[in-house]
Amino acid sequence: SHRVVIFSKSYCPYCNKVKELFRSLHVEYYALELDVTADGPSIQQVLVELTNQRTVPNVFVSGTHIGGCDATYQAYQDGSLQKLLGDSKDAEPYD
Ligand code: GSH
Repeated sequence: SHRVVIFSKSYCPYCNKVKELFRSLHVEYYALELDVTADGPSIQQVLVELTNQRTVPNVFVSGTHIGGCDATYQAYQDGSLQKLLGDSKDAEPYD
């Protein structure tokens, strides 16, 4: 299952950087690549409605909104990202 969902664009350097963080932590993620998906613009509008942000990357962990690349690295540095990842480890109903 994927506890981490990333709204992304394939060419975006900040998206690549945030994906690299999750790869380094050996955490799987599901990336919605808005620039290569036919309904990408609609999905970006959903992102705005959910978060009031339209930039990519935008990261959710188990439904909790983290934010963009800077916010995700900040959450990693202050430990809140690991806490969210750890808390959700036991609850993976979608496998
Ligand atoms: N400081 C932001 C972060 O940490 O995530 C930078 C994100 C950013 O600037 N993303 C650009 C973006 O989303 C793409 S590289 N631009 C608006 C758009 O693509 O609609």
